[in-house]
Amino acid sequence: MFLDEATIDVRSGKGGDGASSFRREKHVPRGGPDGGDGGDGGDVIVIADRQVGTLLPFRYKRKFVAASGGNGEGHSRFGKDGKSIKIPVPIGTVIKDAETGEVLADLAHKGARFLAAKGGRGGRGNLHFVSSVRQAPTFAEKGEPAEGRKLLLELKLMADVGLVGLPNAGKSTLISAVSAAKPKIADYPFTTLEPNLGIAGVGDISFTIADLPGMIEGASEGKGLGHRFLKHAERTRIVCHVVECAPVDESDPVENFRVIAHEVDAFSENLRDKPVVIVMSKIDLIPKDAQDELRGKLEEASGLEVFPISAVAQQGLEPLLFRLAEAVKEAPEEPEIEVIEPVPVNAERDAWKIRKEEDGYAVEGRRIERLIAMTDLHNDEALRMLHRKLLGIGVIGELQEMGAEDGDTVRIGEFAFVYTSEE
Ligand SMILES: Nc1nc2c(ncn2[C@@H]2O[C@H](COP(=O)(O)OP(=O)(O)OP(=O)(O)O)[C@@H](O)[C@H]2O)c(=O)[nH]1
Ligand SMILES: [Mg+2]
Repeated sequence: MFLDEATIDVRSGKGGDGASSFRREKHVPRGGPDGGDGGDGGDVIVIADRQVGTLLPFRYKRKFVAASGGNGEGHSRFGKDGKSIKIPVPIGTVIKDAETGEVLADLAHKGARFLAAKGGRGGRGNLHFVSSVRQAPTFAEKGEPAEGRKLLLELKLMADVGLVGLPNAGKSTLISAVSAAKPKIADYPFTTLEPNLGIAGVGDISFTIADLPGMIEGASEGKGLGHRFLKHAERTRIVCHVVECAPVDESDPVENFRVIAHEVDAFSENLRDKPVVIVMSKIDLIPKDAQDELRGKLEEASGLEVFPISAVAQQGLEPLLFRLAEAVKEAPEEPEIEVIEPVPVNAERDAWKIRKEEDGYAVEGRRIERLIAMTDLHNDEALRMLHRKLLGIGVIGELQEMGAEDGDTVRIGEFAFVYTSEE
């Protein structure tokens, strides 16, 4: 089975609350504000790690919660930042929103990261709210709430070498000859429908080989199960093209080589740019001079060295393995990738709207709801500042336009306010 799956719950840490406090000094009746900021909550980051091979660990651990930020304190003491959590996953893991199925990130390279849940920002202490008209602010900001969501992790095949070729070319027989893999082998096309993975070794180098299902002409346009199979090939570092030297349908091997080479090139730039190694298979079926002639033609058509083998007669396997090991070693290391910006839980982070309700109005939107959550609602000064922010964002104006009158109820998240147009 090549598609491994797991569902996990992630939750970031909440931001710590800012403190509201004043300096106390001898002989100074009331010192200036000295409430420190809350620490930031920890993030949850998913990171592609070469050491991890499967999604099996997630059968046992599914919940990942980062630490909250510490609260700020008097004497300008800042709260500690909450520790972030890194979740290592295998290279090639695709992350989807478990509820919508939307693809959020594709961790195709070593070190690729996805910020799955952003920690809440720490609230600011009252020392930040001093202004020319407000010398002694008695309020502070509360920490930003945490965010959480359910993620679906999917692991697609990732191998060093991918075997491609027409059906029946001998790909499965080859992998069974050079690794412990025991795929089904049969003398009819499309025997292999899901990739098989094996580990091959030569000298002190070992690498993974994927035996992929056979491809046909038109695969790059979606013929057969072409797309699915070519996508697997895209997740390998080296493409090993297996060309049968004596097809039962008496088709021309050179022509067959061109067909598959064309499909690989046409599929994607990514696949086209991969190093290619060419194998001429089943040489035990034709005499030596015919082998040499065909090999010459294939080398001319491809511009590459061709490796004649017989998996059944165990011929030519060692030189092929050495070449593959060398190609794997030379293949570019996967580049490190920047953090992929999180897709917010609420897709339009800053959007908000107002709904008229039977007994008032409801303001909805993540940004507004967070603003409320970060406000100390028991403090008049903090409430006045909130009012000014809502004015600045345009919420008050829109309520006015919708016909809100002083005294109407305005609901934001879990809280209800009495509408006033004046500060
Ligand atoms: N004589 C000979 N027959 C071979 C050799 N390698 C494979 N075959 C035969 O060729 C047929 C197809 O082999 P597979 O390995 O199943 O071919 P495949 O490329 O995996 O085929 P699909 O999975 O359908 O794409 C089988 O009957 C094998 O026994 C070889 O080196 N010599
Ligand atoms: Mg096969």
